[in-house]
Amino acid sequence: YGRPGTNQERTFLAVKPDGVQRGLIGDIIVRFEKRGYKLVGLKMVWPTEEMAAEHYADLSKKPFFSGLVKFFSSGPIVCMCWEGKDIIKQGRQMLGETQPLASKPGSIRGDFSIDLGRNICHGSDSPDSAEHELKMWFPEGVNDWGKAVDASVYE
Ligand code: RTP
Repeated sequence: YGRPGTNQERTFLAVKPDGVQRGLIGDIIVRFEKRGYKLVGLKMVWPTEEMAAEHYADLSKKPFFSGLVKFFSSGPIVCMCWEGKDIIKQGRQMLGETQPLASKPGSIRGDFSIDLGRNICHGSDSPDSAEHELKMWFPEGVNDWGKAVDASVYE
């Protein structure tokens, strides 16, 4: 699941149901690709309420938990594993602050969102949560690009 502190660091990023429904999947992916990060895992999943509750288990005591679980399981999400130097911190920076009002223009939430409960995207906030979330959302594992033959332009 990637080694934190190396160029192969990995994180879990997701486009939440609001981002999918608003057609922002491509806009989000392109930012990370252009920055130079590598997409090593990608799939669409419609989370059950149980999966949503497990994903947000840390917030189970919060008053907004049940609304959050309902929302997160209200439609498909896009699960992504991104790889590259500092991706865990940089990913969070590129998403913006949890609160859209505090998110600078130029960040994903700062460009595309207004409301706290509809802030479009999720990103692991530490090496431990990245490992935990990647195991949860990609139990089958992700691609190992290091082994790929360069067949990108010429046959
Ligand atoms: P995320 O997990 O989605 O990346 O968000 P985060 O780490 O930036 O924020 P966190 O505190 O983990 O909260 C998870 C999501 O819950 C929603 N939220 N609603 N109504 C409220 O007071 C409230 N507070 C948080 C947000 O959508 C947040 O992204």
